[in-house]
Amino acid sequence: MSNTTLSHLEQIKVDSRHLRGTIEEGLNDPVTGAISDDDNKLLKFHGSYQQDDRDIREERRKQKLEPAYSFMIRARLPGGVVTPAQWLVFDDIATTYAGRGLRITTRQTFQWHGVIKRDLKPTMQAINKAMATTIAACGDVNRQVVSSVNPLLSSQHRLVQEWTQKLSDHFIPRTRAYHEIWLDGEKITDEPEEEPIYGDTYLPRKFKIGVAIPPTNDSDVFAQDLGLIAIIENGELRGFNVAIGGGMGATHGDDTTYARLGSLIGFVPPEQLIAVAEGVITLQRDYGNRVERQHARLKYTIDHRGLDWFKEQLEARTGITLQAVRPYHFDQNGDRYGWEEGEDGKWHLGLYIESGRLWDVDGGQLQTGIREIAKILRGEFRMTCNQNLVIANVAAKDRGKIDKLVAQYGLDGYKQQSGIRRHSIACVALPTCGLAMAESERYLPQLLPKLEALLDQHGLANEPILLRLSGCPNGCSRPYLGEIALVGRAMGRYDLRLGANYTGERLNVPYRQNIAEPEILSTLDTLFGDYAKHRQSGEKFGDFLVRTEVIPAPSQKLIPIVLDTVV
Ligand code: SRM
Ligand code: SF4
Repeated sequence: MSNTTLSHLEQIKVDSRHLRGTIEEGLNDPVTGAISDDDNKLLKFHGSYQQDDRDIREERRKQKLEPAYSFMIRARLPGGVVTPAQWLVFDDIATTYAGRGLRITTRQTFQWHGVIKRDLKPTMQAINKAMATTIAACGDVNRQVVSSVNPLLSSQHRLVQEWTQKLSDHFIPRTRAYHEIWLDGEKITDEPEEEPIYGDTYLPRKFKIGVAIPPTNDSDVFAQDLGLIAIIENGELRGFNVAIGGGMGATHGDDTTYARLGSLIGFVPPEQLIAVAEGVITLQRDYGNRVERQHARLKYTIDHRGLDWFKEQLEARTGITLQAVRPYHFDQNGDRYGWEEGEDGKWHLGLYIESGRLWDVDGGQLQTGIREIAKILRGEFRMTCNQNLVIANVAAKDRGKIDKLVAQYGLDGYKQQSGIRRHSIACVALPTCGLAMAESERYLPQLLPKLEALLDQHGLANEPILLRLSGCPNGCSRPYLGEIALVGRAMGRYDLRLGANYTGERLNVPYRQNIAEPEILSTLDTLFGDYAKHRQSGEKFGDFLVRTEVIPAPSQKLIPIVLDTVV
């Protein structure tokens, strides 16, 4: 029998009066540290998730206590730009209200973990006072728009950052709910409220836009629902190649869910960019699957209907004929570390931040160190999609002062680090992520030294290798684009995936499933040995595995989904 029932979340959205629900009442309920399940789903659209501390979940259950509820808050900071003044406010929020410092995410923004219910509103207000917001950082809307870091390296990079901001602003929900709930804005009573782009039920699922500036694919442009490759010719931004339908999320054991690289469908000049982006988003709004959330991302809409169909509809809807894809070339994916000089003589310092966590624990002082830098910085901060940080726009005369603080607070690790460490990402996972099946952020510091020892034995210590760890197959570290990736199955057990390429243009494949650390290390030891002996000059690890047929040449995996109904 056909399933035509809208998913429960669709009904919640319909009934929510543009994302209000009963969030406000829930916040004021002193009996519990939680809010209702339905409101929790709406809260995501406001940039926050209810979580509980999984380290003590069992103990509290035994003591018949409710879970230790708290909230994760995510900021919307297009392109990852933060002024020093904002940084100091965000840092203060981390110290005053949150429990685990500041966390730079794989989408260039901050998360604060561990904010308890009564502090949620003051935290949102503090973020707002710093001229930032959390609206639509999560939820079924266009999220944080990411972009290649260091736009300040040229005037064209700066232009691309402006487009990043414009895209972000254009797709912000128009509901006044955020102001009413968090900022004590005046309540709308009878006036009808419009959501001109999203309508009453917003999108079927989250939607992500990312911009990359060749030759650097640091934003993993093919992992985005809408990936834009900036085309700069003769020093001028001509426009963007458009890739649609990228996405990472999958479910173990369910072949109808899969990671997919975005498909290039054409080129648009800057003046047509917003219209084309709106066309893609509104097509997904109208044709995305609202019955089964696991098949609701744009990638499934495209594979279900066909890429040609989607492109035709897009051109018909926008009245814009996409031009042919322009030539481009990526030669790297990760971040650059150390000082670099921009064309205007200003300097930019790339720092490695392990898993993006800035938190003064175990004798470390990374959070304090960046705070001290923020106090004297005349430039700005840029967060990267690899969870790292750039101290940007520094005058040559100020470099010495920054270097001193960097050394004093142990932020100078990047100078001696191995190639694999410099290219490592781990998602948050335990203890806060409710979906984690295995450790990730907390496992990386244990795993890296063991991998480094193996690589060192084979003379590969400096080899840049993309390493991605995820605590479950949702893929928040974009693991399917790792030359080596571990995807959590159960505590201490992972799928080992291999063979993506260094530039983020090829997916990896599963090599071993559900294995524990000893097998992970012994498997990689053998492969590192072969790589050291038989690689060709300049050949990257992922390419070597494909050339020598250790793994089959990975191809785009497109499994047609048979859906009963697409609403
Ligand atoms: Fe993610 C859900 C953390 C980037 C795919 N992600 C979650 C949640 C909110 C868990 C939940 O739903 O209860 C995680 C919160 C953990 C915590 O305790 O903080 C979470 N995702 C993260 C972050 C913080 C990982 C990190 O270590 O930095 C990243 C925040 C990004 C941001 O600032 O907006 C993060 N998530 C990603 C990415 C990478 C990207 O966007 O470039 C992906 C893969 C790309 C994609 O979307 O296809 C990603 N997250 C998911 C999915 C799977 C979506 C799917 O299509 O199936 C989920 C689960 C879901 O949506 O149902 C998820
Ligand atoms: Fe959580 Fe899974 Fe995302 Fe890691 S990949 S943060 S475990 S949802």
